[in-house]
Amino acid sequence: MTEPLYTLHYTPDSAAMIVRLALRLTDAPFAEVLIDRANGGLDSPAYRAMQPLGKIPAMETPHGPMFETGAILLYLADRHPGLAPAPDSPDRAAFLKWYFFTVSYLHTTLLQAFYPERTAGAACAEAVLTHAGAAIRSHFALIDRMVATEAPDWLSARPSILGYYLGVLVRWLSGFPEGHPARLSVADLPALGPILAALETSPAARTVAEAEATAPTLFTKPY
Ligand SMILES: N[C@@H](CCC(=O)N[C@@H](CS)C(=O)NCC(=O)O)C(=O)O
Repeated sequence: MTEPLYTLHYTPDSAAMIVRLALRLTDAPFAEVLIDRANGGLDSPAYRAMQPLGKIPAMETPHGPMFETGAILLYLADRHPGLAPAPDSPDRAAFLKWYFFTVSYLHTTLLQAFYPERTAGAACAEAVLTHAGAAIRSHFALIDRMVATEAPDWLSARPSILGYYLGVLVRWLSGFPEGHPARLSVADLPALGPILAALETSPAARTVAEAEATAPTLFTKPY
């Protein structure tokens, strides 16, 4: 049996899903280990040695354990051509700024929408949620406008780490009920929406949907 190059520690429908998608764009042997969250899997000394905050995901690599979804994805892209523009590509600068925008603004603001009480306590949760919802909509509007005007190859129907990253973020947001401050779906994204619809038909997306026993409409009608 081939030794895995990477071992991803995951739970279903978490940020690990983005890494699961990206791993399938590589030709590397990898393993996936389900975290036993109900029995304290995130708090075990072995897991905390990989992910000191006890968050999901963590990934073992030949260069040591990694955490932070954005870092793991970029590490994979730099080692396996085709997942994002290479460091010497003329597209790298544009890709990097929108990639880090997604990691630092979008993903972080999404976490505020999902855990609004964590920012400033339960008393401020409603205000945090309202603010996060508005920020998420305006951040996605910026990305959508960029896609409409620039039509970048690194965020297109061709599978990429950024396409899958945004697909999973839209997946989660579309799970909020109608009227929720942070609800957003592909219908709100005239340029990005059709790209996500195409990406969910990619072999990696189909395989991950099956592995996680979720609808094949991973990004357009997830729940
Ligand atoms: N910035 C981190 C965020 C990780 C994160 O918050 N993961 C969520 C799952 S999507 C988690 O671990 N949630 C459990 C919790 O916060 O208690 C990353 O991108 O890896």
